[in-house]
Amino acid sequence: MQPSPPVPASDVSPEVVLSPEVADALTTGRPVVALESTLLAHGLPRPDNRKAADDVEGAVRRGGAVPATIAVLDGVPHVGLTADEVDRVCGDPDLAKLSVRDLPVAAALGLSGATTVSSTSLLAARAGIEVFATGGLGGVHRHASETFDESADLGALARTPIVVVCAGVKSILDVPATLERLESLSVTVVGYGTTTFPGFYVTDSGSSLDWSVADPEQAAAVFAARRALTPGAVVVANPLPTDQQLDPELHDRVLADALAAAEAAGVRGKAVTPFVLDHLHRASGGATLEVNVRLVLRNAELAGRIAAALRG
Ligand code: PSU
Ligand code: MN
Repeated sequence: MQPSPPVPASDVSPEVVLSPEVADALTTGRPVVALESTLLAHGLPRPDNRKAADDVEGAVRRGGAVPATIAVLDGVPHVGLTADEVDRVCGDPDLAKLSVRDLPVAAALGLSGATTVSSTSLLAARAGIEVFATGGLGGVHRHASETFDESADLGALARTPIVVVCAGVKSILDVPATLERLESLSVTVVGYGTTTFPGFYVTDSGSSLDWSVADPEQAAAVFAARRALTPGAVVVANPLPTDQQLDPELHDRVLADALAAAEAAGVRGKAVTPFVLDHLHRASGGATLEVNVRLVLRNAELAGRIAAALRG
């Protein structure tokens, strides 16, 4: 029997589509910041997510860089989206959530989906983008010693050369365990202006860091040094100022509720994060949503400044 001919690479791995503005910025060496779409499609409720998408891009521009929101549309990774494409990402309740392992399936079957920290980092780095802004990283879930639920974000960051600006990891996680895993995986982590590791909605997660950088130039210098040494990410953890955080008491209360609800509903796997975030947004009367958007905007602007420093 004749073996079937190999499938041409272009059939299973279509070209990445760059928006004209992103393509131009990358060829002319201007700073670009990648943005993820899972946060829009699955982390923020419709229709608020649509305005947040524009605001986050605006924050990157304020920081001095060109925004590149990333998603997979009909099997093709898009780096930089048109307004219609952002409408699609924010409006489709059935959009898939794609981490790195899902990208080949989406490509081969022509599927659409939002990209997580792991897949956004990979696609961004391959396109030549050096900086990525998000809200909170995925990581080690509570009770992971029984469920083995650890986000693919961590392994991807160990392999992918990119600066990721975030407000720590999602507070629904086991934060100390996530920091331990980041250490095992040799992911560089620095606080921005602090050695207190942020707790996403709250300023202080209760864990601390060994290192901090004082300004975008130092963050850029750490990344340049890392890139010269070995591939992998530099996480810049950017806390909310205390006067902008979610009331820590409210945080602890609604979080305990949300985790109990997820447990009771038997939610597992990649559905956990969207379920818990949605529960938090409703249980807090929208307070977590407001804080979530605020911290993403701050990260986007700082990422723009770091991207500009890397090009300066
Ligand atoms: N943090 C948020 N909102 C989100 C996410 C993180 O505040 O929606 C998303 C990111 O895309 C992250 C993903 O990569 O959740 C991690 O999901 P999981 O735990 O299933 O790996
Ligand atoms: Mn998971």
